[in-house]
Amino acid sequence: MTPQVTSSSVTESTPTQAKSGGCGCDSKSSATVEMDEKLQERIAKHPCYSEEAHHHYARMHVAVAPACNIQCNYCNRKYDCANESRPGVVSELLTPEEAAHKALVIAGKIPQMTVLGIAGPGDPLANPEKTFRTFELIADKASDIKLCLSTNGLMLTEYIDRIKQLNIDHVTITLNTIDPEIGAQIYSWVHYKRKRYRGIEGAKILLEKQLEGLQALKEADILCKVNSVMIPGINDQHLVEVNKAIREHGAFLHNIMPLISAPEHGTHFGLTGQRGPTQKELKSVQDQCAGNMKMMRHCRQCRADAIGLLGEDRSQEFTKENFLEMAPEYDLSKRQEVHEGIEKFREEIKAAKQKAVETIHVTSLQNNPKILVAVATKGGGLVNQHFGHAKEFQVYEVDGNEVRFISHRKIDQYCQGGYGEAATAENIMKTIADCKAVLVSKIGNCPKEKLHAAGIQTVEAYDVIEKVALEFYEQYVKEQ
Ligand code: CLF
Ligand code: SF4
Repeated sequence: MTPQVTSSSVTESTPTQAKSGGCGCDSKSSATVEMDEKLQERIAKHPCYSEEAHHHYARMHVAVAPACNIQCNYCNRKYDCANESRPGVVSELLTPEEAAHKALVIAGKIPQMTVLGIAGPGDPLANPEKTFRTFELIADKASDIKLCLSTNGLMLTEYIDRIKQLNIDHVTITLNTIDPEIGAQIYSWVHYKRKRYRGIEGAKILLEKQLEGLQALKEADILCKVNSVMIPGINDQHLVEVNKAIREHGAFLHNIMPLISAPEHGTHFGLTGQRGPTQKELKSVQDQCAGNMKMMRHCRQCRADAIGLLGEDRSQEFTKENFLEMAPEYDLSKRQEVHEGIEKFREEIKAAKQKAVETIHVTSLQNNPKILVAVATKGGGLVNQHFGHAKEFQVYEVDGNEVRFISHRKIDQYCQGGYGEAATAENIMKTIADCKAVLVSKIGNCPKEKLHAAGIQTVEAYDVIEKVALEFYEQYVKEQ
């Protein structure tokens, strides 16, 4: 069923003037436009490669790759917590056959799942037989599922032909530095061709192989995203240089992610007290790189067995005990029908966004302040979630002409069944203290008053995010 866009409870604004879209299409050659369209098509249903797609389409990871050939100082694959979203965390390892069965079960139960990724818990290319066998089994039975691979890059050049042959169109390399001296502070050892290398020697091998791998992906016309973990005091000042190097080597997208580090994770960085970056530090580096290439800002640093839309994780519904009892329900025509519905809905959302941008009047088009708003959403590109049910807010920057997604912020759910709301409210307010408003489908009087007292306005609406955000902005500017 196609979801319906309903009207907002925010006062309708008067259509006044159309803003210039700043489209540079006219200056493009038809070849460039055609290439853009082809690229668009390749990423249109990939929730990580397309920010817009992540509102609508889901991914699943299968944990078939336990071993790793390097040791990153931020990784400990032994730690597992059902609530932890962090690369390398996994509850159960699967065989390729179990993984293929699981993929076919999920493809029926969650038809908006379009991408199957192998991202651990170790390195997929340190477990090549299990990884490629899994991809083969899935490609054979479910041709419409995109295959995706995330690797440290050490063995990429060795397996590039196999990757191409299997039609794996999206590969991620985690590349944190191009300087071996910095690398020696991030990697304890690198195991390459039956030998273990430490310090600068190990880092040098890894970094060379990563850039060669990136180049090989480009030559094979495989889309490559680079993930970089931002580690304050180690590589934070260096990431702009990394961004330049990966751009030159043909990366499609750059995802700078914050280091997750806590003593209880048992990682080297956790135990030595290495901190992760603040939201502000992260945004500042992302902004410095943004002029040069496309940046990913909606990453959720997924578990190696994550399932669902990026902001949700349904892996606990599909434990091994559960999914092995379920029959595969993969049905291509049913899936296509669902995808057609989603695409129709995306068109409606796009038209509603366009209309909002063209009609909402902002008093001054020059020097409008940039403000942040926090949005509660269950997906679909809509403000459609109760304040009390949200486990994260999506944060948008609004300047009257543009509504730009900049990050998500995890929070503890406000509704705790009558206990602990005061503590969660306080934490939520700290998390979104820099936002001028929170946009939600509903909110109770108690949290509303607390937010207002903290200078954060509340907007109740059920509508397209951009429209609600622009309407709020219009009112905000008038009141200044
Ligand atoms: Fe998985 Fe990674 Fe493929 Fe996406 S995740 S293998 S590209 S399908 Fe996505 Fe998760 Fe971030 Fe990775 S949100 S951690 S970027
Ligand atoms: Fe862990 Fe991945 Fe680093 Fe291996 S490459 S140590 S699995 S983070």
